Amino acid sequence: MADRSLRSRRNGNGKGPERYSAWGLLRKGLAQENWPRAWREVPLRDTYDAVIIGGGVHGLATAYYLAVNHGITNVAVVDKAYIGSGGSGRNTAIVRSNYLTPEGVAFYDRSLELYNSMASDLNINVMFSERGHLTLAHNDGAVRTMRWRAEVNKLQNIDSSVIGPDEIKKLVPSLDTTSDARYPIMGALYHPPGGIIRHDAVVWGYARAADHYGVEIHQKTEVLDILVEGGSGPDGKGPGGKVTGVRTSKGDISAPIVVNCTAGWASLIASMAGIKLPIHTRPLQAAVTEPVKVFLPAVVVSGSLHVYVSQTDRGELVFGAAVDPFNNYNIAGSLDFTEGLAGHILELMPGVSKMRLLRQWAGLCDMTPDYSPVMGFTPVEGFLCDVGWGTYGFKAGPVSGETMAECIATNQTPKLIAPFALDRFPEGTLVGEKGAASVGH
Ligand code: PYC
Repeated sequence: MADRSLRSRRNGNGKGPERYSAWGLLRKGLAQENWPRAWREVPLRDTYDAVIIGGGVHGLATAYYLAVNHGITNVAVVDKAYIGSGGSGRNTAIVRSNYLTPEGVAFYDRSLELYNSMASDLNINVMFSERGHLTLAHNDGAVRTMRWRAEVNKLQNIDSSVIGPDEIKKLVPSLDTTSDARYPIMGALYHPPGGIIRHDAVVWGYARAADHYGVEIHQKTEVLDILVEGGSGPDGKGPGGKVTGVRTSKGDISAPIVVNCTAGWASLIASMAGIKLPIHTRPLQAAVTEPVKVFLPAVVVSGSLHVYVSQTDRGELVFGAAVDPFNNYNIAGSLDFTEGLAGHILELMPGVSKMRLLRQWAGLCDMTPDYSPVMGFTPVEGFLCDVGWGTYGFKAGPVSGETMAECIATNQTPKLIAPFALDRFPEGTLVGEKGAASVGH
């Protein structure tokens, strides 16, 4: 197995490890002199062992684990924009494993484990902050769902329990836990291992590490078509066919393995191989305030009020909400969202009324009927999918990379992702994870 630690990063001029004292690092940072590139820019070749479409956490993690766990390095990651330009750079950076189904809990818990060791595995400060995650319940139905989740979680040794308003107030004093609140807080699912992490650093960490082992990252390289032969569709694509490569904006590439790790365009890419996915795409909006002194010690979620909030180490409040209730590819924020967000957050935390929003944005979420992803092999040989993440994609990045890499390297479906196969839809074996969504959708 390859050196996982990356402690001895290749020098920019390829002459071996480069080490700096604290002062040396500062001087170099300020002068920006001879700063080695974090990943290379090399010409696209016309053949690889695998092409991964999508340079987000999922695609980059898949490439990294292919290299480090399986020694497969003749791999290109292609992205039509820049790495992390999609959901990986647009999410609210929350990680947790308090899901509703046993399949989901096991899967996301492995991801949390990988997030926990990421700083040392990738030798990058990902600013992981295990600060606890509270999902508030404002009615009897929500309390019941929290109890259900807590019991499923405990069966898999996940630290997760239902707590009452007094304990909630002790954990997060800024929440209005009085019975006078418009939507009184009746309890919460408390998950101490949940937290936040710096999403850009996760992208850069996987990119740098994958590059270190020889993977090529090709930005601004758009996939225009998937090359398939022998399929049963009218165009020779679809079930029964075999992937032979991809057509990109920079030329054709031949490859026996092509992996769809996209979000927003997952169904478009799959249709290029003749595969229809049960996905519709909706924007998820988010916003950030000006920074203030740190006062919010945990991630707080209210499904009924359609809002979640955490505070960055720099002091900004980061908010998210439900996905917009219509299919759309617009990634600008809307006034409607801001208004709803402000109203609901003030019902929970009246004390933040004077804070100003600095910025809002949106990301694209590929929603499946059961809120679980589509992972693994497809009816087209050599064409694999890691898509359909809805609002859970960032949390799942590391474990998706690890399991997709295993799938490719061993030609077997790992146990952790077997429940997420595409054929669960015709077979009716759905993995209903809607009840674990941060907010009602
Ligand atoms: O499921 O925790 C979650 C989440 C937060 C933001 C989007 N999804």
